[in-house]
Amino acid sequence: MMTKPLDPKTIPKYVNELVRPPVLKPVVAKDPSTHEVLSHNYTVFVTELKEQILPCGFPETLVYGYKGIVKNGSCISSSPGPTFEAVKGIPVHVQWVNNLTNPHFLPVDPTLHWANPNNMPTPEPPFLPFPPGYPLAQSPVPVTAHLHGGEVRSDSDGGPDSWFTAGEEKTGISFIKSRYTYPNMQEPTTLWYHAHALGITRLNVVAGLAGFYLLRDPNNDIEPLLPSGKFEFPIVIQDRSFNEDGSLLFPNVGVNPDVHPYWVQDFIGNAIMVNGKVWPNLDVERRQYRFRFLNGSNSRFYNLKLSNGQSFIQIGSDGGFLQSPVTLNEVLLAPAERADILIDFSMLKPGTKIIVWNDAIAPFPGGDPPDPETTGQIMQFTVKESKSITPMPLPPILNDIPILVPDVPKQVLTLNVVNGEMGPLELLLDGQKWASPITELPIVGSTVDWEIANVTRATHPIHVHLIQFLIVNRQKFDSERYLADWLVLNGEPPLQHPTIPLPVEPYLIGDPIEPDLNEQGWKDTVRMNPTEVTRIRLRFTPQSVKSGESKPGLNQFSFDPTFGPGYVWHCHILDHEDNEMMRPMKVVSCPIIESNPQSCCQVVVEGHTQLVPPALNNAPITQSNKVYADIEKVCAEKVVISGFVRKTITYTAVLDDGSKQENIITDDLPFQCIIDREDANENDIFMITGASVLCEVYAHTKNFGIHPVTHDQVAFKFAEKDIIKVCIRKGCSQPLPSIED
Ligand SMILES: [Cu+2]
Repeated sequence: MMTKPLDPKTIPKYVNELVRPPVLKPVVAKDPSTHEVLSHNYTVFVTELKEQILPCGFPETLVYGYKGIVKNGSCISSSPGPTFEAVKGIPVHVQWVNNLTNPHFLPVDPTLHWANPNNMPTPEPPFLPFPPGYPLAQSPVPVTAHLHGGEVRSDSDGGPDSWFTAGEEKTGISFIKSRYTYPNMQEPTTLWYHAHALGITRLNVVAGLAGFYLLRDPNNDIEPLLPSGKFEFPIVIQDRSFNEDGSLLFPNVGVNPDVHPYWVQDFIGNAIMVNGKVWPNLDVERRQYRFRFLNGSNSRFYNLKLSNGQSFIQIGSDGGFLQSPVTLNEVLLAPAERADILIDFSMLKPGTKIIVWNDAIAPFPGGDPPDPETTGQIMQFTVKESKSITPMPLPPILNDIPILVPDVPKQVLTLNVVNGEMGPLELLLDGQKWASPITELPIVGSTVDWEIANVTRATHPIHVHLIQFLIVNRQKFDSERYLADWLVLNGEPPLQHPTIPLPVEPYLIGDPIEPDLNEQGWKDTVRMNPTEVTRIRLRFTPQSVKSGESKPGLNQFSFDPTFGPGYVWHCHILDHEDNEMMRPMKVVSCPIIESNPQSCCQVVVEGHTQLVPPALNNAPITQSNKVYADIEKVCAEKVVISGFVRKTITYTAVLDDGSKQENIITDDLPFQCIIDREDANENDIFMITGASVLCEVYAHTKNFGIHPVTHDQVAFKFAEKDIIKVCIRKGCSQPLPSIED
């Protein structure tokens, strides 16, 4: 059992060859008459596997990865997961399946606010060492799949509370479904998918749960000018530490072990893995290549440069092509940031070897410089004998980034740290914990500035779901004086009350600093440095909408962004995200008129019921119905409650060859209730007649039963004229008012 840490200096470099992750093959759905492609459909399994990450001769490494049908027709498991090649305008449906049935092999810290599928009580000190840790925390393993940077409806966003365990035996409070839809209406860019379950993301991602999602646009003018096919590589850089037996090494003693037995604020690995191989080499021809760099690390930043001093061209940021190409000698990437980069090898002599160097301090920016012999190196290019091909010239303008103008008041927010005796206890956004009432309630169609004052000592890569935003500027401020005054105003975080925003103006120092040239484009993750205020401009409208064509209240998404469990914004240092540096964000359809908005209320649906016979007698089917309801609007005159009943039928089909296949059918029955708000008060009960409730509703456990003859599980149905009681209560701590059995 006992194994020693592997000295990274003993790992030979550049003997591994860079691997291109396999590309998933979709099942293409076509219109039978027009043959128009309607959608690309995939089933992707989350699975455990062993991979040769270290060079041959070293043991294999147990990881988590993704399994699916790839381009050559075979079914492959890999970590990083196989790549999605998506096409703009063609929706992708993915059935995500959690096949993790063994206990987690990394230390799950049950003292964090986390998914906690077994609902185990939070342990008290003295804590158990890991291994073995807490069996009820280690198994089952909850996962979600988040498409990072994706413009998707929130029930396909894979948010932190929408996790599910193997067989979906246990699910999070926001779980609605595991078949996600990605509309692909945004600009072509490098997206990626990764695990995102509450409080366990750092472990699931370091275990291997991440992959690329390349969105291409056949109508884009720039793409044909770029290297493609074997001259284009997605490159994910991830730091890892290993044991001598090949297993992943992750800290199992917390920074404050009396509070959180295993959690550390920054996982920093001592070896560099690129596309799942430690320190790989890539043989290149004498021509230009396109590399879509992604920092897929938990916490480590990279400042990349080429060992021959050569410059390169950045053409894209997180969310699409930059306005203009930018020539760089180095590029800084925080966790989750992407850089679409062209490197020209055409002028180099065959046999030339170029190392991609890294000199970013870790943790950033207050830690240690990387060791030039290990983490100071990323990968190597070896120039092969080949004909020199001069790159195609790029046009001076690659993209039309719209000018965004705020049309609602700005929001002033903070990044905080709560310190313990030995180091951070937790990190917070605006002094609030994850479970505090929702305060980020952007109006659909609105453009808002978030002015975020970082009063910690670290740079935090802040990521916002649903949209791509623009960086306005950064500005130095007197963060110590600001923090002191903020504490007088608000008290010590975590706050138990709504944060009182403190304007930054009296504390600002010097002039605002423009974002770097390669940040002047669509971003979904932005570095927020210590002693700086970072201003970002968020427009809650599709990325494709032109300047001036968005306004508050106007939904131009192809879906309803106010529907479902909502979104989140968070720090993408996964160790921070897992320990409170994440907040819910709910898009609303009209302005909220109260300071303590009712959108954090709980909706209780009750009613008379009648039996519904099961659809198929004696068939091995199970049916469940769940109600999902939420406050949609709180306007001056009315409260709109919308929701749906999800009917899930599970049955076993017998195929032609006699084999059995588990199938799941889900059906959503939407409903909407509109309540006249006049004289409405907290704890009022509104009576709504059944005319507005058109659906089967299964609200409470007491309505669930066994059919007296078939013994199948049966649901109940509201008669059309039944009376539904909706009780609106203020101030519930749970931000997501879904009702489950
Ligand atoms: Cu952070």
